[in-house]
Amino acid sequence: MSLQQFVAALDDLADDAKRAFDAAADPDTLEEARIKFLGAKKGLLKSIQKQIGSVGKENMPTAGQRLNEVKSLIEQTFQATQDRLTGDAVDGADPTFDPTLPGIAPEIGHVHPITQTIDHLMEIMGRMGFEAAEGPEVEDPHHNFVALNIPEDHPARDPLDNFYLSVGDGQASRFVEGTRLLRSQTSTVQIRVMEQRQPPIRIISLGRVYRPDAPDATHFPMFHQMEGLMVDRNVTMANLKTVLRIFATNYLGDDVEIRFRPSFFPFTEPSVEVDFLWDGNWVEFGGAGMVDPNVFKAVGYDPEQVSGFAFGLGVERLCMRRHGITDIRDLYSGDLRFLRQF
Ligand code: FA5
Repeated sequence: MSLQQFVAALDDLADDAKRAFDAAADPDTLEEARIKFLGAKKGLLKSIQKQIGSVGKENMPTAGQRLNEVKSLIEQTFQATQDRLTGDAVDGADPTFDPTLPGIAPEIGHVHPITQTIDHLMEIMGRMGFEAAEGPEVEDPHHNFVALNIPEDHPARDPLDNFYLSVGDGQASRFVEGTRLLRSQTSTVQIRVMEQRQPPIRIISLGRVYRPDAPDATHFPMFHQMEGLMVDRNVTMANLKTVLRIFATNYLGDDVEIRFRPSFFPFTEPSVEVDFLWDGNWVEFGGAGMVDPNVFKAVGYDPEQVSGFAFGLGVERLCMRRHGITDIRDLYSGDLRFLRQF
């Protein structure tokens, strides 16, 4: 018998054995098949093994190795069939699969703390009759500056304080015709709303704004503001202060103290900074004031007929104050261990 014939006989035997084991429907038939192929004395494998000498001395190692391989293959096939018939394997599945191990729990996400804050702020302001309004994040200079009484040479329009987008020739500049920028404040929405509606108006707008500020514990280049605008006959600073106080006590608690500091914004007159007491310190949360007559003129309202107040508060700072977060960067680091706490 040549080596080739010997190997072919082994391969045929492995195929035959597999077919016989597969066909066995009960343990007795399987045992018969096992004896037929693997039987120690008269098994078919044994009878091939007896002929190994005929392959020639130099082929003996190869033939022996092949014999061992086929033997363990047939034994494995037998074992798998036996497991199947005795029920050790589940529905013929991988016998190494352990159905008693705990499963992989699906990761259930939740709403980001800033989104939760936005929902909460809208709910509080909604109860005071303020409805939500929106505006685009990519703005034109008219809505971000001009209509807000911020003239061409005003430092607030400086490229160092704004993200201008490249248009036309690819230059990102405040002076390019048709230039656009990422809005630097939500006060843009005041203009967009007043352009489209007549008083009385009572809106809030919550959204993203962008400034090239270096990140630190209280600043981030992308953050959120809550803009409020109320326009009607005889709206006064007392209305502004009352609305902000009711808002602050609802969001931060009855014991919160609120302070107005004289300030300047081109689109309000008079203007104030709004501070809340935080850990014994007064912290600025935003700006506010009475809508400047020039803003009313820019949207076609008669400043003799209507008056109004506006405010813009930093949403991150509100969220941080309420939840005791000390670094704004934690909100945007993407660290789920941090975010899961809220
Ligand atoms: C404004 O943006 C005015 N538009 C607010 C306003 C609206 C005044 C209506 C009058 C009438 P200011 O630049 O101060 O104002 O920003 C308002 C608040 O945004 C700040 O008090 C602060 O809470 C928050 N803020 C400003 N820059 C950042 C920043 N880089 N990261 C996080 N929060 C910021």
